[in-house]
Amino acid sequence: MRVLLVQSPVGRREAPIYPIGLAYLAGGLGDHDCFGIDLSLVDSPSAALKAELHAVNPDVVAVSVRNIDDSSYPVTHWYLDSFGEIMKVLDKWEGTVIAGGAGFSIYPERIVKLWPRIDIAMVGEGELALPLLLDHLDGAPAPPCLCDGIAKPQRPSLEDIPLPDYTVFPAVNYPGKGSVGIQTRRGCVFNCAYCTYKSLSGSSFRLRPIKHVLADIQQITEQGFESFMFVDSVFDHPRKYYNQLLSALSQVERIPPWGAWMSESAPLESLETMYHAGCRWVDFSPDVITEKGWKLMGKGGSLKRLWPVVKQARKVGLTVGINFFSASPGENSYALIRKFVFMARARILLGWKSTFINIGTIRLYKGAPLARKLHPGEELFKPVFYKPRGLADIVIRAFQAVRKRRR
Ligand code: B12
Ligand code: SF4
Repeated sequence: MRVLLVQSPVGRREAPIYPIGLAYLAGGLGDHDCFGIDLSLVDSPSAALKAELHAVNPDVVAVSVRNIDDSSYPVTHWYLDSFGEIMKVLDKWEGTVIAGGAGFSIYPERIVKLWPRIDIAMVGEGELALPLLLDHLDGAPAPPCLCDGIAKPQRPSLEDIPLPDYTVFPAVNYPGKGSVGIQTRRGCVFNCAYCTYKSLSGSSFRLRPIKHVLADIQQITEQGFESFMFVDSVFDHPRKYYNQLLSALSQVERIPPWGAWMSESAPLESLETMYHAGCRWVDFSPDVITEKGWKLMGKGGSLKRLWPVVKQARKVGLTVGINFFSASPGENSYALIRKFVFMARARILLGWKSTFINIGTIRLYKGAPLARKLHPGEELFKPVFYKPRGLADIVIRAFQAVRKRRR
């Protein structure tokens, strides 16, 4: 079959993010003829899609919807508007449309209802299931995961998934630090109250064989990517795998610079090993700044580790990003001031140009524990936030406005 892989447009100018979800799908498509277009890179997505349909003449269009909104407060960008534009183009085309992706998988039923042009929706991970759907379109019996047009495949073992194919979307279109992701694990054992990750990818870690990770790094290096980021939930858990992976990465010659998301409980001595293994930047998401907030957010580890781990990361030469929320259960104005104080202290003492603090706002998604608690039974498709209140709201609006102007 001829399959056109389409990354849904973002509808505004953004730093390009490599569509690794589609690269994983391409890796599993075997004998099918596979083509790709990333509509987030073009100025006129509808015209570009029309031209591609004409040029490729596919049997199936597989669209990846990575994000439905940008989860930003107070101004939220709605990515599904531009998705709707390309659905209009597909309305006039006769082949089969399959849709999937991370953002899509949070609200599949709702999106299919809004755009009935989608013939088959996929919830979750598609590299093993998409070929079964294509066989079905070719006459084979329907795979058991498909019911009423929605496929919900089981989460695969990462030993079974093929290597991604990066040739469909050329690296040259994705300049910029960490534009491509490497995945070493799926799922997460932690219970952060706002997080969708467990409902998307499962509540235990599924680990990718280290030799596959190394082969993947070799592939992206050969394709010409100059850096990459590990897109895993928490890079330093589980500890045994983390240590084995670091030791394997240390052996890779000319490894491109890379970054990863870390927990505050990362062993301090391992940060130097990370640096020697090619790591150049790390991100932490303590989210909160008080013990009460930490407990109410269901965070693992300890808040007390935040400053030591950040300090150590800077000491060994890593650029550090730290993410907070403007408000969370148990935290409002007073905690927000403490977050700004932390920001000033970290940037002044640890390096203004190498220590970055981001203060976002919790967007409540269906499937996240906090959403279930505060809005039981609600869909929360249109963005609902855990908002800062009173003075904190005024401060955060001003902060975001200044940040937007500076960008
Ligand atoms: C890593 C990551 C990032 C990194 C990406 C770095 C990089 N170089 O790749 C960074 C930090 C840049 C980032 C940015 C953003 N992210 Co982000 N990100 C993720 C994260 C943690 C992993 C994504 C990933 O790489 N997965 C690995 C690949 C292999 O999996 P995948 O893409 O899901 O693809 C699989 C399936 O979805 C499926 N599939 C995918 N497409 C298709 C298509 C078809 C037809 C089929 C059948 C199947 C299918 O099969 C694939 C293989 O199994 C997810 C959370 C998560 N658990 O998914 C959030 C997530 C995707 N991000 C999210 C958000 C909100 C954002 C931002 C908007 C945040 C912001 N305010 O700026 C930006 C948007 C950037 C952009 N334009 O995409 C949300 C999206 C939810 C939503 N609101 O729609 C998520 C789900 C996290 C959350 N809050 O729940 N992100
Ligand atoms: S926020 Fe990160 S550590 Fe917490 S549950 Fe989600 S993926 Fe796991």
